[in-house]
Amino acid sequence: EKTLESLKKQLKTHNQTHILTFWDQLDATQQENLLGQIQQLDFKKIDGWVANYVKNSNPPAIPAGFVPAPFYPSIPTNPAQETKYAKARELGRELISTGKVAAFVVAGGQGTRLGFDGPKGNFAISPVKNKTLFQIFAENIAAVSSKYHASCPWYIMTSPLNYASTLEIFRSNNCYGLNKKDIFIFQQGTLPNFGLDGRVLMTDKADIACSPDGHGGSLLALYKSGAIENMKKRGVEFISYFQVDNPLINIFDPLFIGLHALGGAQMSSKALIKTGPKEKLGNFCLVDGRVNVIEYSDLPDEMAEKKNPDGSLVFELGSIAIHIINTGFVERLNSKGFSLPLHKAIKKIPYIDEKGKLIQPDQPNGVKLESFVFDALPLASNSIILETVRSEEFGPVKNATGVDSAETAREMIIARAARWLESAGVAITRKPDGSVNCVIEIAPSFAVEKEDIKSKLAQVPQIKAGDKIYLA
Ligand code: UD2
Repeated sequence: EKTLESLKKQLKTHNQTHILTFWDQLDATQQENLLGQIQQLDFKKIDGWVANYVKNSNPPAIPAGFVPAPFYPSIPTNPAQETKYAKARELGRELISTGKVAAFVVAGGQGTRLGFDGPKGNFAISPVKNKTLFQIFAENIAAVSSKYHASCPWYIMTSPLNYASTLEIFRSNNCYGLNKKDIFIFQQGTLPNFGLDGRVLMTDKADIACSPDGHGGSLLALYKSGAIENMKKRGVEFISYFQVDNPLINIFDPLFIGLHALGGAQMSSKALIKTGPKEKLGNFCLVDGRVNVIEYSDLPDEMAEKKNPDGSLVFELGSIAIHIINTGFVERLNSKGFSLPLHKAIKKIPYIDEKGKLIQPDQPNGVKLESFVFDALPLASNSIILETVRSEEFGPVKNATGVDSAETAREMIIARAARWLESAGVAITRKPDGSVNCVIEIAPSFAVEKEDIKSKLAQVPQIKAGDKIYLA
């Protein structure tokens, strides 16, 4: 009773008394559950969020005095750089083979755009064997482990919405042949959803509407879940961060890992040269000597369109959500307390009204808040950026059709396989427009990098138009 009274008071101070509207209609378990949910809310922060994000409709301020961030080009441009890349590759290989690098996929998103039921990692994508994203990543990790004689661990972030179903997918697939002790599946946190008036929305009489706290929540969840502790025990120092929607990811890239380590960096990024000023990627900038990402929607048009004398864009580097993050960096952030800015999205969020009736809004009625992992970049004292090549490493599956869809990703998987084979001297038949006219899938066990093909050439059959080829 005492707790309830003091809670009521607290809710009143923060203008959230409606949370307890139906308290008397709840049974004891529901009451206890709702109490728990309220106790999880950080009211001091909530007042700030309501003021700054929910009620305030100004776009987030962009930092003053930003300039394009320097980066390492995908191909070295001078002999000194060539030497450095070779040294970095060697160091990267050593770090992988001594077990100092872990794979980390963020898979807590809701994946609503794809219209696929269940965790996105279970979406089938490979062109011949129809392997799912999770299976492709698992096979990649297995192949790297065997190539480097190491047991590379894999950390998987889910959300409360897909944790149980993700566990079940891994269980029913026998962890895709990986050793259970090398897999660590955990959940990210959530944040409450708000009505446009600043009041927390309720999904029913006993539950507060919540959603995952964004991929930036990974930096908290890695720590809270014990993943960082587990990494430290294993001797992992570098976390290779990637998104669940990219089947082309090169999870263990010796060059990227090596340049990061040589640069004494704490959090680094891979970048792409954007296809145009408005491509929907964050922009890498430098503010007071630190790397920042400015969202495409926040970069003013005149900045986005600004060109160099050679015609290239001044802000040409796009963020593709591939990072190396040091375990020590995550630990330091958490042990001294840190917060990332929040970003708001105005959405249609089902809720109950003051009479307890469930409303399915047909217009956006509420605000979801998320933090973004790249907002931690300015907290790192050192950070490097490596340019990568789109066709080699970025084929996100975001939409059901059209751009960034399963279809475009499959085409990219085939095109990359064809290029890798051609670079080793295999003849590939092509249509007059240059596209490949057969279907090829290279399993990670066959090659995780282009260079792996050379030693396997004897296993490659002659390829004819219309063939379906699977190399494993
Ligand atoms: C993200 C980046 C964009 C670009 C693009 C590359 C942002 C705001 N934008 O766009 O700049 O790099 O990716 O593909 O980040 N996730 C969680 N928990 C959450 C939310 C997301 O784990 O609470 C995961 C999600 O499962 C996915 C990834 O984060 O693996 C990206 O999520 P998204 O699809 O919302 O990102 P998107 O396409 O808006």
